[in-house]
Amino acid sequence: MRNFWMIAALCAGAFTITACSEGDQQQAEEAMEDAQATAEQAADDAAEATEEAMDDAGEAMDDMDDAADEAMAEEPTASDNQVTATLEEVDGSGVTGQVEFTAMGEDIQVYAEASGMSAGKHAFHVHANGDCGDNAQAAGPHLKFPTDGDDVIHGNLGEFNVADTGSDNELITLEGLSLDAVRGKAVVVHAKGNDPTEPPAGAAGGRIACGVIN
Ligand SMILES: [Cu+2]
Repeated sequence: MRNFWMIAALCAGAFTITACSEGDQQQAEEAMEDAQATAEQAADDAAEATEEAMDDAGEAMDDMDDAADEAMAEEPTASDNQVTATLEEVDGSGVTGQVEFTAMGEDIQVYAEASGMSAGKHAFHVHANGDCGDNAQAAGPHLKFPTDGDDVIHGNLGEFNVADTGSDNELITLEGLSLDAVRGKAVVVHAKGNDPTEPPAGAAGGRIACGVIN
């Protein structure tokens, strides 16, 4: 009898283990399926996100192209760091030339060239008004640079020192000046050199060439 119960117990145990293990297997399978489904969903989401990111990047590239096109459309002038004056003859003088003002740090470097001048010295200055009308009289008096004292020739750019060729060029540095000090004014070339004893105008005689600085 004792053996019978032992066998019965063993059988019951075996049955339970089998049943349980079948249940476990089913659960494990379900868990695997769930995990697989989750992984697939995650992969789909990732692919979608990547596609969206690619689209966004494409749009950003298009925007950059548009911006570049717009930048190209604007005149690529020398602009922010340079202004120039084209010198034209005054009253049939035959004197022409060009003056370039280039910002160099805290200073302005001035390169000036002119031709058609008589031999000797010809002072040139920045004058107060950007107007060469009325035989350059409209350019008005000399511009007083912020750095000019009362006892110097105002707006002075120096002198062309002309030999037989009638031409000369000069390179001058205006210390402590920005382009805003000269932009919209005029350069006037004179018949004579500066007289340093006659500040602030310099008594350089008539006006033989003029150009607006811009
Ligand atoms: Cu002058």
